[in-house]
This record gives sequence, structure tokens and C-alpha cells, in this order.
Amino acid sequence: MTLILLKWVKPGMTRLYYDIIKDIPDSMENLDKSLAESTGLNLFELAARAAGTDSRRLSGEVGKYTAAVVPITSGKGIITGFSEAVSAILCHLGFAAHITGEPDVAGIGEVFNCGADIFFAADDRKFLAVNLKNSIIVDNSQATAAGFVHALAAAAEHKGKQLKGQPVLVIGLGPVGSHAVYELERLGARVRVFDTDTEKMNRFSSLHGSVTPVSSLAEALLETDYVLDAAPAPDIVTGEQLRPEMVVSCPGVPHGLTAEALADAGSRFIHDKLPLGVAVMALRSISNTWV
Ligand code: 2YC
Repeated sequence: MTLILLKWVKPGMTRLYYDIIKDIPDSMENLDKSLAESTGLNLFELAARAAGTDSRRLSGEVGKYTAAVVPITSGKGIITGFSEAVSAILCHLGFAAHITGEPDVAGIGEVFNCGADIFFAADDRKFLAVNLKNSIIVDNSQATAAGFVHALAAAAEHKGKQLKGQPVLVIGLGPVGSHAVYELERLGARVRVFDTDTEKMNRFSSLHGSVTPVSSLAEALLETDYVLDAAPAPDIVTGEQLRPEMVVSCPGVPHGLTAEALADAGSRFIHDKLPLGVAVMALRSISNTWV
């Protein structure tokens, strides 16, 4: 009898690696500046907006919380620099954050023994923040989607416009892209979706009657000024396609701009590999108002 092991691979999850996250701890101030140029908000303020809470109230609260990051060795194992990046992001927000001495279950034991309020842990398929005090659990995909959707909305407002009633193109219907559709609909945007998997795109659109599937990405880029690039694909938006009035909010890793488009984009391009998603996870986990 031949035993055929079918490897169950979840599409759409981009696995980070050391080279693209190693600079995160030293780049938090620059990230605040670039986000403020693009959206008028720094990381804390933007994450608070995505968490549905007032940043002034929250900024007085975060110092009261201790957070722990638990390295997880399962699957493809620990990513060098990952826990360090998450901890640095949390410290930048004002949390007392540390990495547990042990990974996995022993690390979770440490979380309870040291009385931490929140812990963060990621295996190959899920990245969660767990608040032990209020039992709020926040998923990175949902938090990342909300963070980059609100970055797009804040960028529109920063230009004196608003996302409500505007067409917004979501590229990529993986975990982040599909949550982004939900967040955009909550903000009243007119959502267009594109995925290279036509079957998936049409199935998604039939389930979400309010979104419009587009057959050609090039055509959609000609007509839509607001883009949420949640595809793990490089070079899908050229310099020519990045029109002057466009704003691209990009949780996708790698991002989709060609080198030419990137050089031209300036503050109209919002992107990072981890911070905004982690910041929204953290602030949502302490925002009892968030449901
Ligand atoms: O170092 C560790 O604890 C590793 N187990 C972390 C694995 C993270 C795998 N996930 C990713 O690289 C990203 C996440 C940031 C969200 C989606 N993919």
C-alpha cells in the first residue's frame, strides 16, 4: 500500500525572513515619520484608529501592560529576528515587552509565571496576540488588513478627500486581502477585487455581492485611485500605472511596485513588513471597545 502524504499548504501566507525584518528595531522612528507624511498619523495613532479607540486615552494606558513574545519552533521553526522585531515594535508603542527565555509551551508557562498581560506567538500558519486579562485574541491577518485599510482612509483624508463612496481596488484575496474587503465595506468604500486565481475571485464576489471582480488589473489600475495591495507578488504596478493621484497601501510582502514606481511613489506608497499589523494587534488586544 502506498501512503501518499498530501502536504496541506495554506496559500497566501508570506513567510518573513531575517534579511527583510532585521532592520525593524532601528527603523521605528523613520516609520513614524513616513506614516505621518502619508497619513498625518504616526504608528500609534494609526493603529489606535484601526483598533477603533482614541489614541490619547490609549497612550496613557499602554505603559500599564506587560507583553511577552513567545518564540515558536514548530513547522519551519524560529525566524531569526522575528521575536526581536515584534518586541521592539511593542516597546516603541510604550508596552513593557520582552521575549521569553524558552520557546513553545515552556515559553507560555513563563508568560503565566511572570504575570504578563498579553503574549504574542506565531507558528507557520497563525500569528496571534492573546490578552490573558480580558480574553481578547487578535489575529495578525485581520489586524494587518485593518491597519492598511485605515492607512488608506487616513491618507485620503490627509489629501482632503475620503474613502467613503470611492472605488478601492483590493489586489489579492488571501487572508489579509479578504479581511481588507470587510474593513473597506465598513468604511463605505466601493470595493473592486482582483486575484490571479479567477475561480477564487469569482467565488469570492458571488459570496460578497457588493464587490466587483475585475478581469484586468491594468484596466482597474487606470480607473481606481485607491489600491490595497495584499498580493505576495512583485512588480505588478509599473511607474506608468502609478498615476499621480493614486495611493497604494501595501501589506503584501513583497510589495507590488516596480523599482521605477517605487522611486516615483514617495508618500503615496504605504508599506511595512510587520510593524503596522503588530501595532493593531497590540492596541486591539487592550481595547475592550473593539469587537
Ligand atoms: O520565530 C518564530 O517564532 C516563528 N515561528 C515565526 C513564524 C512566523 C511565520 N509567519 C510569517 O512570517 C508572517 C507573519 C508575520 C504573518 C504572516 N506571515
